[in-house]
Amino acid sequence: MTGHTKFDFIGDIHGHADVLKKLLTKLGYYKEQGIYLHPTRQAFFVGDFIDRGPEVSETLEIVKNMVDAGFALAVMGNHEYNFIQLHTRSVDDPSEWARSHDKRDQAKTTFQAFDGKKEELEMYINWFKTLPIYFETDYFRVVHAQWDARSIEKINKYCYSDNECDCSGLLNEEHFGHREGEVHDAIEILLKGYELKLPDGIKFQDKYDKKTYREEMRVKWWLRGINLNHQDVADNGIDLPSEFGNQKYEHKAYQVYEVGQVPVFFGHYWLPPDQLGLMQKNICCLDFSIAKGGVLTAYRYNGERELSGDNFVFV
Ligand SMILES: [Mn+2]
Repeated sequence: MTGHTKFDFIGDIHGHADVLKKLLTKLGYYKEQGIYLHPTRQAFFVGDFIDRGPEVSETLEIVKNMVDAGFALAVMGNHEYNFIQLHTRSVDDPSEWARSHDKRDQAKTTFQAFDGKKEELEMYINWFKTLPIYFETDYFRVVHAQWDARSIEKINKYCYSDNECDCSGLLNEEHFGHREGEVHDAIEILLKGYELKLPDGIKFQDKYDKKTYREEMRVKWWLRGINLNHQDVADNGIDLPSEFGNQKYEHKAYQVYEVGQVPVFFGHYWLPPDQLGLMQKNICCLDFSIAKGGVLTAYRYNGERELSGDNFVFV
């Protein structure tokens, strides 16, 4: 597999199997013995297969079948990670779950999809655990939310390593049970993206869950430069009070993704459909909010060091 570069990176699906099938067809994949394949290319899913959408079970079937047959690769999304944690005991307090069951609501459509199908559900949870947290070759990198070299270094201490393949970032089973600590913090950055704590009294409504108010904001980690302020890096069009917004933003929590590094592909950031996913010539976001009336997006990659806006395919 090393050296092979013909990949179609596919963004967050969130249970929209019908759209996924249309996208795969548009990309030239076809079904053989029930599994989508392409004669010369592989798909690469950037995570978040479950939750929100209506066809979670069919989405998982398509994706897992492709991965099992070698026609696709995949990394873990925060929704798969959260789902594993909803079913894992906390390491610190075994009377609790690693993710509080108060937060089950986010996974509503996934629970519905597997209502009365306990064995199938367990099979998928075990499969989620085999998905790498990040993936890299000499040509490209993939992570669900944010590529941060320091966080990757941290989780490497807790990963299985297998020098036989390009794939890294497979977490040891025991590390799914953490609610805090080094592994947990690193996973938060890689799968959910760094979030900046807002000053006391400033909060905003969650984009998806209108009942939730957030006191931390996602940042545009793909921006570079020393003259950025908080408003510049505020993701999701959040309007910050000017006093805080105009303050200089200090890059401390993560490493900036530099010019000249290999292209990195990710999802997670709910871009509006009219925005181009090329954040930089080597940084490509593939999440265009399919779960909120947007589009499902792929990037057709052929090994180029500088990515091109012409290579996006939408459905
Ligand atoms: Mn996500």
